[in-house]
Amino acid sequence: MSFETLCVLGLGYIGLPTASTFATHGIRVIGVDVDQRVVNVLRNGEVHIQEPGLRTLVQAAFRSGNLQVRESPEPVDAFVIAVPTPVTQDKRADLKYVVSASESVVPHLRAGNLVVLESTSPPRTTIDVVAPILERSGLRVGEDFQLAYSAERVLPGQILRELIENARVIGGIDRASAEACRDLYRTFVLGEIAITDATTAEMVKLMENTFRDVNIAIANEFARQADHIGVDVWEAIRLANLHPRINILNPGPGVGGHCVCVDPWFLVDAVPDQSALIRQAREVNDGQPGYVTRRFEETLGGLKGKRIAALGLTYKSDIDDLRESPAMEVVRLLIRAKAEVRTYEPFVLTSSVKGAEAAISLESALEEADAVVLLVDHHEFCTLDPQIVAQAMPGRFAFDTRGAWDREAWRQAGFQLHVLGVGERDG
Ligand code: SAJ
Repeated sequence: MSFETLCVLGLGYIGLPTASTFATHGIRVIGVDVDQRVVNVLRNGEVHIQEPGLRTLVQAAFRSGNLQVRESPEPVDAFVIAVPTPVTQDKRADLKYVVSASESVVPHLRAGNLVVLESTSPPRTTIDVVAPILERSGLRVGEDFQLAYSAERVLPGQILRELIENARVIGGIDRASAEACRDLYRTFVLGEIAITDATTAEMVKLMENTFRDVNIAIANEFARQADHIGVDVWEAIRLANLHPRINILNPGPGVGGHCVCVDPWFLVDAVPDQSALIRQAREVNDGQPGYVTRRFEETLGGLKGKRIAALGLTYKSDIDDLRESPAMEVVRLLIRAKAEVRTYEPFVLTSSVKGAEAAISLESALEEADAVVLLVDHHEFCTLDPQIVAQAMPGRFAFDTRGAWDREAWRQAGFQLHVLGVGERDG
């Protein structure tokens, strides 16, 4: 099946790169976002998301004449829904954007169209939520139009490469829908495209991020145990990973972002009685900022009144994304413990946490600090010269939550360095 025109609903982290990539591969794309600001920013040639290479890609898409941005959909050959699916306070999937995007397609749906859901969604969303809404058009799913689920799997920071190179799992509400969707993504996907049914494809996406969450949880639990046993967890993980079938991930201050710490809840919510391990892993990772803060307090000998330079606020290294960031949660907890915190986040200079001061340079963050804490392993923090840090701050206490700093070098520079997961050994 071939497609000439496409409508991508939702121009966020996934929708914008997807729309632009389709456009640079010869498909006429209407990118739709209900947020007027997003539409305006894009029309002015700007990009509202920081992702390596994205601005260049979006500009190339506009230059090709194949990308247009609108506030509502129009009749096209295929629709791709790439809107957010947040989690509610009580850890349930909030499908309001999927519902409203599907509803906005209804007046424009024509016989022969393909509709694709890309948003990470609870199992059965395509069949139980999207299909009935689209059928309000009077057209029958599988007979008059096709419907499929096709999740992205791209890693923020490497989105443009992974969009093209990663394998895709596409699930149709029937075989013809899956094949039509595969033909659409073949426009630019070089990786394998595997075909299955829609509900399996939805579950696959959730399983991937849940697997990662559970594996990070075990790394965090090993770190806590190592602190108590008196072992260096980083060394222990490196040694365990020499085993050909072991690949333990890295402990840290917790799990953030909009995927790994959200998606497992969709499975827990779908089958609460059969999700004990997944729920527990979520709780371990959500408890990690608290654990890290307590460790910091114990090793520093109290937090009250201490001036602390907190390095990094984003949810992981070398990106500008602050969503659900465990680093921000640690800063909140430090403030609650009455520490005086200056944060320095080179990727989002002006942002901070209520009650903390946002420093615009490393030097100003360190200026009066009693202690420095590494919260995000940005490249520029991992390669910091501790001698220079020592000159910039009066205190000599450092806490590394990422296992990133060269312990010998920091100690030689006069620091008392504590590392998450490195327990002190008595004899
Ligand atoms: N983290 C650790 N230790 C690790 C790895 C990660 O503490 O060893 C933390 C990070 O610091 C971060 C969080 O986990 O706070 C999540 O980061 P991530 O790099 O694991 O994942 P995301 O959220 O940036 O992207 C994930 C990816 N999923 C998997 O790797 C299974 C990506 O491929 C998905 O496309 C993306 O979620 C998504 O959109 O679903």
